[in-house]
Amino acid sequence: MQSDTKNYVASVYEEAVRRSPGEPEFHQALHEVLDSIVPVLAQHPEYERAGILERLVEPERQVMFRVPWQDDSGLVRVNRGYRVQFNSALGPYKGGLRFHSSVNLGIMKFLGFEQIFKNALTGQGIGGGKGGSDFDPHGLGDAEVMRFCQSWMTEAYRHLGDYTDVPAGDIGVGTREIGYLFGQYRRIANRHEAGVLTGKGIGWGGAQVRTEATGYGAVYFLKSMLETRGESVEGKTAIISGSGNVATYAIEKLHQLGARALTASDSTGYVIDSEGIDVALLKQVKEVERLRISAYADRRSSARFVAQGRVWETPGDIAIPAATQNELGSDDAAALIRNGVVAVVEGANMPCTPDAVELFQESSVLFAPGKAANAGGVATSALEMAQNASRENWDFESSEARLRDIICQIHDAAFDAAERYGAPGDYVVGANAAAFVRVADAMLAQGII
Ligand code: NDP
Ligand code: 2IT
Repeated sequence: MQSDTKNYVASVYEEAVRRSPGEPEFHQALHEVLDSIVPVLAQHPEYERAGILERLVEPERQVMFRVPWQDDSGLVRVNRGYRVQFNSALGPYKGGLRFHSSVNLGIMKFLGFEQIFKNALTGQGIGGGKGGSDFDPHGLGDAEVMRFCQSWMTEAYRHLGDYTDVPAGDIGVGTREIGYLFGQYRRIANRHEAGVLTGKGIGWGGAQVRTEATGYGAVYFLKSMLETRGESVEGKTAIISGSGNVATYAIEKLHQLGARALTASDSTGYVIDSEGIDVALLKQVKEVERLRISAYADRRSSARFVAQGRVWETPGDIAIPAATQNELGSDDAAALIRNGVVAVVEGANMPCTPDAVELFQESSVLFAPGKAANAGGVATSALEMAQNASRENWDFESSEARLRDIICQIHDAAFDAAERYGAPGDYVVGANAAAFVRVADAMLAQGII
């Protein structure tokens, strides 16, 4: 029975790859999920009869459009905009916008596909989507970023809405960009529809803790995982990549819980700080002044900058890759294992390559996949939508308590599902299986659409 199911799942994968050539990140995300759910499908023949998999791997809608804008010198520039509306069985499409030069349709589809399962794990009634552009905001001024955001939204607004599709931030998109996007949506739609975007500023519809949520949530997930082995975060050293939203607030929470984060990075290299990363300085350099990470080491005597090196060669108990996909490969995993890493938590989406994940699991390193560990961001986005709908503003403490509860529930759901489907301790199988059942049951109940 399992071998029939395996063949069926392999055929769905091959057909999806055939229809979407040249999208390696999408294929990678598909492969990981499909591989993990073989035991679920073996127990649920009704999913196969209803074509759940065939429908799930095909986005409900994919929008691609031209985004023309003028830079400060008057030159006209053209980027490509995207919104992939992957699955709305559980709620309105929900997921971030990425502005980065590497963005293409395959990357949007990998992120949108992952988002379906991540959002299902939150249990908050949100579907999966993702969007963005190959726009590169590095080195541009506020006015250029504003004109770009306005142009992106001038086309995208017709596809969005608080009950239709609700974007938020991701790489290259923070509160500044959400502000410009929201302003343009409000102007075109002639509606103050606060819930059409999340990650808004406090004071104009934003929620407490949304800024911190992804990084904080990743560390709460780490805490839950360590507790299954009778260990705690306190006293641990941590190696982090990235220096953006996720990395910064993961470091902040690690420090609050008594651990010490030793590194941060960006696409130019990384810094090691023997005293532990100074979060206030990191925010000043990266968030406020928008400088490169080397500026951090220039201002701190306990830190040094390593240009283009491999951050994962730094010894530490915990690793949190929080920059981008496939940033941690098998050589990096081997170095971490050699140096005695006990837990790896994906702050970014799919930062570890499949062979790196395999190495961690073979070596009994606790491994948390992004769709479970970084779900705190989107979960707090859903709390922002709830506050917008009810015209309430919750305080920081109660919002953080909700985030903590949601992450604990996700941890436990993944842990339990891993046991149920014969892979105890495997959070990849657990997260994928628990999420898939929720989405598949909703699709089954709602007919062939
Ligand atoms: P930010 O734009 O705030 O920060 C991204 C960081 O990663 C920067 O330090 C950036 O460096 C670095 N980076 C980006 N691309 C590359 C690359 N190709 N190579 C090396 N470094 C790179 O993004 P976020 O912190 O929001 O996002 C980080 C990751 O977390 C992404 O994978 C995102 O999808 C994921 N995520 C984000 C959530 C959120 O709420 N924001 C929620 C869940 C997941 P540089 O400045 O040099 O480009
Ligand atoms: O990858 C992600 O989960 C995000 N970028 C956050 C999505 C959201 O809608 O808050």
